[in-house]
Amino acid sequence: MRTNRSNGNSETSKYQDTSRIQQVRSPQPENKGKLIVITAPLTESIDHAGYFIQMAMASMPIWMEFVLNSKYPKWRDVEVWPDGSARFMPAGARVVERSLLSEFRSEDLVVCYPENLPQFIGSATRVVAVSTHNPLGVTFAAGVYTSIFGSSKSPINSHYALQLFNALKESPYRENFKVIVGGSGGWQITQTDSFEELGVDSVVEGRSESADTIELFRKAIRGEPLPRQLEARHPTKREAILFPDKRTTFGVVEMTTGCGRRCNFCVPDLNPQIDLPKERIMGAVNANVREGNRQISLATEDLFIWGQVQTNIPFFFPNREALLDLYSEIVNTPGVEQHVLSHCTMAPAVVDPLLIKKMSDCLLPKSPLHLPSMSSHPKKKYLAPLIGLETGSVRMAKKIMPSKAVPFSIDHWPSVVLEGLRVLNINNWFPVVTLMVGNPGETDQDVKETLDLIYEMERRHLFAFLVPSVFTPLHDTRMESQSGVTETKNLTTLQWQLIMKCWKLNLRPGQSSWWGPTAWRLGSIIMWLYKLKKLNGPNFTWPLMMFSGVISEGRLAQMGKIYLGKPLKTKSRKELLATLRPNYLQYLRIDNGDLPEESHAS
Ligand code: B12
Ligand code: SF4
Repeated sequence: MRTNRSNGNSETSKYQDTSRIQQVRSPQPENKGKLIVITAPLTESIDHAGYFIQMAMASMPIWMEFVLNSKYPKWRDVEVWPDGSARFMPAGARVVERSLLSEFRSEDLVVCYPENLPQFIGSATRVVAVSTHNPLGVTFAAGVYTSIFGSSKSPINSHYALQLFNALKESPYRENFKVIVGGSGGWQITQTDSFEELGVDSVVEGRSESADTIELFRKAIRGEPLPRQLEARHPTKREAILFPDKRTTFGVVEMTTGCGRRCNFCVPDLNPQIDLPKERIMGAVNANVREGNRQISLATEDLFIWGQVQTNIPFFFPNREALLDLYSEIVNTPGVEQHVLSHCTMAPAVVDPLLIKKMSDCLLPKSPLHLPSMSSHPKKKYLAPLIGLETGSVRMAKKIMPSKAVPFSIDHWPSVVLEGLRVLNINNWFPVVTLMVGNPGETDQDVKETLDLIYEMERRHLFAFLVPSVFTPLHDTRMESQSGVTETKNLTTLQWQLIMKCWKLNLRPGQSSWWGPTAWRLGSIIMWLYKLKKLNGPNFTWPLMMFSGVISEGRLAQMGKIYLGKPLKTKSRKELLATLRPNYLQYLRIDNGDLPEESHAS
């Protein structure tokens, strides 16, 4: 094993990295290369410093790269096998490899980092397959933070994705091969019609397992023209989903596809709801461990549906035993030292609080995350799944996500959020919670209701990392043709207040030091004077003052500059259970208590 090393110096390594990838233009003449080369942007492949670093790279503009360079000087050091192929790659690229291996010989295929492309692109290369999550940064959250700080065009991740596409464009062998792009961010290329600019021949939207995708590769190898866009069918049966038998970035292994709650803005929910078999999940976990990975994360939209898909119990009543069995086998696999949760929903925490407690007992020892000021775990560990809150306005929730709270009615959404978060927090789950600002048709009243919910969380000392983003209509979703706020300059004062209040609350755990609050106050005022005032317009000013804390929120409210959320009276768990449809009561677990009188719970 060797490493593609950077020298750790932020400025020089940035340029070194650019020149290293440009070596694609000067390949070794004796190298014929591989028939099919699979790659992904460096910033999407790195297996370093946890999920946070990739999320930051999706949201921070390229001019702020120095911040990550100084905090993680070795982030570019990816490991390669002696033959130059990648030791770890995003799960999507690995499944593409697995799919192609069912049709092509292994000696004709390679999976490598952009930096190693010169070794593998040669006269025999016919396809370069690029897997990408977010190449242009035009998705939720990614767009908003870069535009708050300056350019909305170049988040760090898209800078590196563009660097990869440029290097392919300038390859001396470019005439011989086709560039096929796939992955969850492929639609960004189609939607912005960036084929020419990026030098992309075809974008596949959908799964690599599909026969249509394999046929596209055959066509490319025969040198036939390719369709600009291919909609590849998603398998409808669990058996048809392939699992990587090699190491994946962050040890990502698929757990489910689809979701079932049918939110109108959601892409993954358009896929069939499938939970994947335990033996195959474990096979991929073991493959990761065998290849030196110490971390595992199960990719899902809602972990709580696993084990309850196509049973005679509705999927929103979690299968406690199945989940505990799966997770305990994963964290007890020798070699697995770290495990992180991906996505889930809030309602299951209200439905089965004991499941949350038991999952904490099982998962906390292997969590790499620490939150000393909040966690009651002896080692101050916590769990941080990603959960969509999106809005606190019941009117808006009914419009965009009417089934988000099932089995509860969406009318009780604020109660479900507060009660779910209470259960999560007492069990040391401090989730990353997303909110959408500027939804189509959003009124001041909707924003006020979301602020009411956020202030109520603060009043009840509940904690989540709140990540607001500006509504982005995602391709193919039921809201694809709708538009919300398109530029940060157009956000209202209330919308800005919501964004800045979320970030103010996020900083609470870091504010226990004497210097923390002062540094933030000064930093935000300086940034405002330097750049943000002009960029984000006048509506940004008072919310930023609130964020910085230079004037108290009470005083700002008296001055009429901000809205102080009003106290909410919400339902307790017992009261929420009492609102359930009678035929649901049979699925409640008696050991959680709070059951309505007439329930026949198990
Ligand atoms: C794990 C995960 C992450 C991880 C790890 C990502 C990684 N690099 O490995 C982390 C937390 C870092 C992450 C970050 C982000 N993520 Co993410 N992530 C996921 C998640 C849960 C699983 C992805 C996965 O590995 N799936 C399993 C693999 C096998 O599926 P796949 O990648 O789709 O690959 C299949 C096909 O797409 C296709 N395919 C893939 N590549 C190629 C290439 C070719 C050539 C072909 C033909 C086919 C093909 O075949 C594969 C197998 O069939 C998905 C949700 C989901 N269930 O997909 C969200 C998801 C992909 N992420 C999403 C988002 C928004 C982000 C962020 C922008 C969030 C943020 N604001 O910070 C960042 C962007 C990161 C970046 N670098 O820019 C969105 C994508 C929205 C979009 N692009 O339109 C999703 C769908 C979540 C959601 N519900 O909104 N993510
Ligand atoms: S709960 Fe999440 S994953 Fe499920 S449909 Fe809604 S947004 Fe999509």
